[in-house]
Amino acid sequence: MTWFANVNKIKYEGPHSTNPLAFKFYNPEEKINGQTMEEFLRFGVAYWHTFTQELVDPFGDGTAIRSWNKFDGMDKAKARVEAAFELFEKLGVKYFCFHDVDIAPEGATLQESNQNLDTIVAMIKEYMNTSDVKLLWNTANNFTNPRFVHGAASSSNADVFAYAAAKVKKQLEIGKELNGESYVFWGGREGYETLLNTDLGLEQDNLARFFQMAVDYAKEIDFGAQFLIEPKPKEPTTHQYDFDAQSTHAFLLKYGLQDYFKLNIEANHATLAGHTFEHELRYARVNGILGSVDANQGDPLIGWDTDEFPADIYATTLAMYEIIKNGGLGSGGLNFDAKVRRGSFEQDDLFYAHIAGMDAFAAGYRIANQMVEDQVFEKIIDERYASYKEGIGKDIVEGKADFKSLEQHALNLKEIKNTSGRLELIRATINQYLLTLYAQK
Ligand code: XLS
Ligand code: CA
Ligand code: CA
Repeated sequence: MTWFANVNKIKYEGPHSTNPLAFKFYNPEEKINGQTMEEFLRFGVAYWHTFTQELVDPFGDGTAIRSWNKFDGMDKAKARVEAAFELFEKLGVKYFCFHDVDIAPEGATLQESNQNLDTIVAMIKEYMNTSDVKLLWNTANNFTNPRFVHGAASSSNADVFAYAAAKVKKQLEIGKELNGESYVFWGGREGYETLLNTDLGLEQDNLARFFQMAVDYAKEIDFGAQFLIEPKPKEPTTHQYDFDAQSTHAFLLKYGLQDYFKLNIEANHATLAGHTFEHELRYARVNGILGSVDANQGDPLIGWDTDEFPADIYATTLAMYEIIKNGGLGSGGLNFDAKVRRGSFEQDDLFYAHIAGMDAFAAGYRIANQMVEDQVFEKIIDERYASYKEGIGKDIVEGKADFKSLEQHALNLKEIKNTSGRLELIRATINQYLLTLYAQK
């Protein structure tokens, strides 16, 4: 049975190809800095957007035409596994990510849900055994079902806390079974709508307790995946606790969890938080907690999480700069947490979308790599902070200065000479790199 009859294996045809079903910039085997693009970029497909999303919006029903929708229940779940592995293979994507509810329907009881999961996980495992596709990360969906109306680990109801724990426990076991390289916690409804009925202190303490229990259980079953928290400032709750990279980092430090978690940075969540994608990546990188990336983009004109396929090469270039400087993503990857637009409802659009995303990141990688080689930003930043390399600046950095020595220095200053930040020149330089991709030395 083939699910994507119109599509053959996608190949690299180079930047001048006019074949819509070919890569223009992503050449999986091409080596950059000793690693193939495939090894470095570690692309992943998000099961939920690609195989379960029906393309609904708040005002409209689903538009997606999907050949597996002729089935229901477990039959549909099985058809989706077949379709998924066909898509992975045809795209040449080596990783995928899922929530529990994406792969198997929830049953009437937790026992039944777990049985459904066991059946599908066994099937996925077989497909994984006969392909070179690996699990980038899995996670528990502790936000869609009405039981999670007040949150999961931060719910006001202890039974819900327990239910959420049981679901994560199961996912940790599945992660181990499928050799997951990372494991994600996105706090879907871990936050609050109003303080008028919320015990914020208890909720945050409980969230930390929950994370600690997850760490303990992973140790107990010897599941070595990298744990990742995925920050998002709002949506669905008004105030999400894992607001952004910096506040999540503070949370980890406060509760002594910093050695067990890194961050999964999503582009659209960064912009929702009022940051740029590269800000979140940079913060995580310089603090040693950049673990993985949800590769998508938002719509600057819309204030919510539109999860579009990434196509903005400016953004992917700056993102890839951070990832190169991070030495790659370790056990993380570039997961396309992205859905085709509601108007792009044909099944082949799933291929066009992934090709667009993979090419956007591959192009960004090529450009950013050239910029790192030429030390473009490094030179600018080195020069800009040169005053910390000698004299009083060196004393400050080396901890040899205090307010008295600084006052002495200030009193003796004849003038303070600042230099230009040269932002316009820098932007023009970036444009040169973007536009001369093929003309590089
Ligand atoms: C939702 C999140 C979610 C996580 C995984 O906004 O992006 O999909 O990535 O639960
Ligand atoms: Ca995400
Ligand atoms: Ca999102």
